[in-house]
Amino acid sequence: MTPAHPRLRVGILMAVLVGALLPALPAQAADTLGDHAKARGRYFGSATDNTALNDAPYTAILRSEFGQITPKNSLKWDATEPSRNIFNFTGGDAIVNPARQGGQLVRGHTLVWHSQAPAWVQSLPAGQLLDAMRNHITHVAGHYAGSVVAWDVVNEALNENGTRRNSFFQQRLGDGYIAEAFRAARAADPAAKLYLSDYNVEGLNPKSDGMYALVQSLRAQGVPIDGVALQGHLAVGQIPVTLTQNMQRFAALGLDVAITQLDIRMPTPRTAAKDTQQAADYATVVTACLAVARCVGITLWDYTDKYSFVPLDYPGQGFALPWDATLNRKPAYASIRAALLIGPNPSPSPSPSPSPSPSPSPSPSPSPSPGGACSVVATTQSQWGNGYVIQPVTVTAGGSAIPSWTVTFTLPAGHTITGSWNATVTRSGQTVTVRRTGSLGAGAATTFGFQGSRPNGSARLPSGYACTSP
Ligand code: 9MR
Repeated sequence: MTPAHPRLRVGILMAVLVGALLPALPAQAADTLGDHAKARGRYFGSATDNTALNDAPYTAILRSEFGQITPKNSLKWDATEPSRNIFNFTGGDAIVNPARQGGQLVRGHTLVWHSQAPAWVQSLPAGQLLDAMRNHITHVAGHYAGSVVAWDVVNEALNENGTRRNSFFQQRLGDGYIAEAFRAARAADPAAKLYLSDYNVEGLNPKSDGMYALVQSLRAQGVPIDGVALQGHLAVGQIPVTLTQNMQRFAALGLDVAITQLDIRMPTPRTAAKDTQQAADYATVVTACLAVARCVGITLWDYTDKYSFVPLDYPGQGFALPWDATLNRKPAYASIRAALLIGPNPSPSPSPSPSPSPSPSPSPSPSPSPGGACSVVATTQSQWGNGYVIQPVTVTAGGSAIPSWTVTFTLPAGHTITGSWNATVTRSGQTVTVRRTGSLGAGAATTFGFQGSRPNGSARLPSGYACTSP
């Protein structure tokens, strides 16, 4: 072995000395998405399937990077009870057991779903279906009691217009089947959080309105429901701007919220520009979750394009996940990581968050509006090469109460708003408008925040903040 250069030897000695001191210091969390989410009081997970478990490079990342696992198919009815009252937990156990042994949380997906239900269930007469559903839940949730933290008890029960899907459960059991399913799940596993799950319910729309009305009514009847699962099968450039607001309204009902099947697809072919937009979109979703105290975590619907369902279900689209098909990280990986590190802390904040910029750099721009009705001060919490977080933006009423306020500011060319919290943001050209109705007392203040992306190399930030009130 060649002897080390003298200066290098001093360096090695220093490293050894510092290393010798390290045991006295608190252990550092690993630099993984799972650990960064955990530091924010959330989990960051991935779904997986049995067919991928013998892919060693794949499972190495699955085990190291994520704090939570969801079996993609092996807990569904066709897998767990293929014949009446004959249960098979082989596939489920093969995913759940190693995850638990490795300290990963597990979400159960799903107990009651019209799809992937075996023919024998679908053809049961009404008089037998309720018992069969209860029996299924009792056995499956019972088997995994103590191993799963949450169940998607009922999946995809709604139409796009928010009414009940006319599934065979709905047809034969009527409206009451959802409540019955939740009651049976609570009895089988009292510790698991019980969720209603659906897709296209991420933003405010007729379907999420239907979900809201449904869970509100379930709560009013005393049905044991703990959360809503927003699946999050999303498209590049089309993240609903009302994602945070929607999660907040469910949280305000006393429910947990989780994003349980996240992927953000793009039309093929994959390009660098689409990757950049996708990275911003992933950051938007992570930021939205961090902005809502009851958003408990995010699960990717697998983490790599190698095992994504997207190309099969959406011909002409794909590349929806943060790792490519050769298990290399895409730009979305870094943006998720950055968002987990610097995203908003809703109040009350669960824990202090590490930040790449050592301390917020306030860039106040007070702007008393005509008549002094309200003023606004924006603080740059952090910024990095191609993005920034502006929070808090503090809006203060003047000497009299105001019924509503509007803040405008100017976005430099080439910038986009990738997420916002406590605010509904609209954009026209370079002018961004944030409006809030609801009275603000004399001298009282409220805050919002947003995250932006900018071209690499641009050091510019939004400017020209102004507040007006009618
Ligand atoms: O990812 C799952 C895929 O492997 C299955 O073939 C498919 C069959 O229905 O189900 C997929 O998962 C779905 C999930 O269970 C519910 N939400 C939509 C998911 C994608 O279709």
